[in-house]
Amino acid sequence: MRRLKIGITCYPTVGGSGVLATELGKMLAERGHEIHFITSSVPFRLNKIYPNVFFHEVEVNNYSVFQYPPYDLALASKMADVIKEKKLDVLHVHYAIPHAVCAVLAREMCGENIGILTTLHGTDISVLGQDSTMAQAIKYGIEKSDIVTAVSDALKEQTYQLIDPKKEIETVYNFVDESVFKPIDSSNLKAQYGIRDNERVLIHVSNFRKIKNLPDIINTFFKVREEMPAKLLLVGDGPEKQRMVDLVKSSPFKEDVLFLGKQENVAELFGLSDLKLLMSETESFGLVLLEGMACGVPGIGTNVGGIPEVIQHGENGFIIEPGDTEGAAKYAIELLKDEEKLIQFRQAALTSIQTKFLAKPIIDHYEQLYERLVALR
Ligand code: GMT
Repeated sequence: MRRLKIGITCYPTVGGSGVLATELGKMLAERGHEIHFITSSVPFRLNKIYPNVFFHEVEVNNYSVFQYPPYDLALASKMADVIKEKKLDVLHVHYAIPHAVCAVLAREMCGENIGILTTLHGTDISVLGQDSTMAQAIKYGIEKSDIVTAVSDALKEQTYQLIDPKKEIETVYNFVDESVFKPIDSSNLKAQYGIRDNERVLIHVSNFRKIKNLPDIINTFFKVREEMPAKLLLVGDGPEKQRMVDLVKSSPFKEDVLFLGKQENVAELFGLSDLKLLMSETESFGLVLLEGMACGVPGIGTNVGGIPEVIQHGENGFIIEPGDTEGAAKYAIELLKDEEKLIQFRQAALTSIQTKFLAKPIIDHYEQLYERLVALR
């Protein structure tokens, strides 16, 4: 395939959509494409130098006449500059609002006939789609994009139900970089965290938003802990953090819950974990589940959004209804007490990655979509 100049816009801070966009950019660069990140800061996973990856910072000036800093206009303006100066072939934006809308505006501003691919990740649809003040903007961003993808079938269906865009949406699953997320022996780390050999390790990784249902994770763990020696690793930070610290404080198992904060090397933490918990009330995909599975860690997840497309109940993990901490604990205990079953589930998790979520075919798919965009012009 010929080398393309691809502009990528995402939220560069911690979050699955930023991770996905950055990993995609890095892998496309490795295939020889010229990648231009147009973002408000350097994407946090862009941790290696590539001669063909460029970063264009969106600077938002907060003049006193503006009541709110105009991020969207600054972004559209920067996109228009980069499209023209770097002669981009395509723009790949993550999120309909504001990024797809900004891309459409940028195309108008610079007068270039550039193709726009928009990937929907969930929060704009599941949260903002229900907010009527934003529905029209989301619809506009989707309909004016040339190609639209969603990270799960569930998100695609939800978008049609909530926004009803007159646009074909294609599902392209998220992927993991299996050179980073792979089975790793982190037994040396166990001692450092004070985890004993007879203890099972459960892990949750998120941005600690309310929708992640952190109390359900902790209460499930307490139920497991009543039955067996175990530790819970809570990785990440966010609005619910302090409330969770307070919740754990009064428990007899408080020493067994480790708040690790934001971590760069999550793969090493999966290397010492036996089970991943993701008990969100809404989740369009659950990229962290994939990262765990690629390290051989099965997951328990809620029956919402794209999670059942990632976890096959009874094979590589378990699905429970939101709020069902009893059920989650029952499945966790069943699995963690049965070494043979746990090994089976670990293997099934690895197999799911190989059959459904491998990076290479998914990057191939994106490349085909870029080719289609170029051909459309
Ligand atoms: O989950 C979050 O709070 C972060 C959010 C984001 O924008 O990065 O994640 C969304 O996109 C990820 C990558 O596609 C998905 O794995 C997450 O499921 C999705 N989050 C929600 O739908 C709540």
